[in-house]
Amino acid sequence: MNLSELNKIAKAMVAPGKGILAADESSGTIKKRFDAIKVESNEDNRRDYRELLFRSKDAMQKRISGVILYDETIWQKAKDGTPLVKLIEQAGSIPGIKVDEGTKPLPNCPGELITYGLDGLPTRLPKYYEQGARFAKWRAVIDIGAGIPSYAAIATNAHALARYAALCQVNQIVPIVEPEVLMDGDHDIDRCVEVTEFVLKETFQQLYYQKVALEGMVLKPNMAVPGKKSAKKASVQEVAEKTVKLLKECVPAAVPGIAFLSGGQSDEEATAHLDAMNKIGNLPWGLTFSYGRALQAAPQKAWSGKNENVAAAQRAFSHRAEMNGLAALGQWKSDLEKKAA
Ligand code: 5MM
Repeated sequence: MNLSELNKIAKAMVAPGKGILAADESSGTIKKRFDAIKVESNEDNRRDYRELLFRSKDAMQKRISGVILYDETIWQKAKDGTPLVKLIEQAGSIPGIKVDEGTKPLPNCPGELITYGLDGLPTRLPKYYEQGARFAKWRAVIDIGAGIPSYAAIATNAHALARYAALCQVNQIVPIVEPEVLMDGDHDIDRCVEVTEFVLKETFQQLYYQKVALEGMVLKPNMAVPGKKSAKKASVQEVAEKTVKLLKECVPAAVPGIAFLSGGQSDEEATAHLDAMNKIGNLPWGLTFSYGRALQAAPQKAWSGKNENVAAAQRAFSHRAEMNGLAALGQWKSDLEKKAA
């Protein structure tokens, strides 16, 4: 393993003012997104949509440090025959790949999930490297509800995350470690903090046991937010302060960067929270975005599967990328959203 090369890539992924585009929706998820805009989810439409994102020069060159791809996309070619991976590289961005194979019920833990995909990973990783991937992503899902999460679910998922991360590094690929605590429940922000703290501490313990080099990874956590069904809302400042405090307690300074998931927050909330955290400042790691929905909801709606809407979709994507890039610097202002509207 060449750790200084892994460290260089991890730092580039969280370079100031830049963040990651999570475009790794699995077939089921992209179908849901396309259903919402009344577009058939077939190979050509998925290619056309992702091609328009990767050809958004403004966003890609200035604000997108890397793109997480789904297996289908990493092998696909643009309409003119250029591999999609090349489009990303030509924009100066880094191609990455989702390597988990989704979740299944965890035995004896009702309502809880374990992420699959370790079998065969040692043979898949070198092929992805050869295809251009310099980082990978694995997402573990932890739900909050009555009597959950269990220790078994947290420990099993943390163990799998660490096994994946170790395998990535020996294959010269930077692992994004994503333990997502869902915001689906009716819990308040303090319960989210409590569970996320447990999950992060267990994850870093497993990373330590399995000798993962922290300098060569990126963490992709949820923010500390109340559940969507919670009666108690939290202000932007409260989310920022509680998230930063939590992360400082759990994430060693050797980790080059933290790139948040958006998790179902609105576009503007995800931006405002990231901005408020960076405004707090004095952080030991880079703090940026690795958003899926909060970067793509607007361009998907603008595109709606029509060729004549490609430019509008690219503008919508570039706008969200610019807003989040500014938030990663702590330089975003809500006026900038209004101006664009
Ligand atoms: C883009 O969504 C990713 C793929 O999800 P599935 O495997 O469920 O299809 C997802 O892993 C994503 O990278 C993260 O959850 C962050 O996305 P959001 O939308 O929460 O920012």
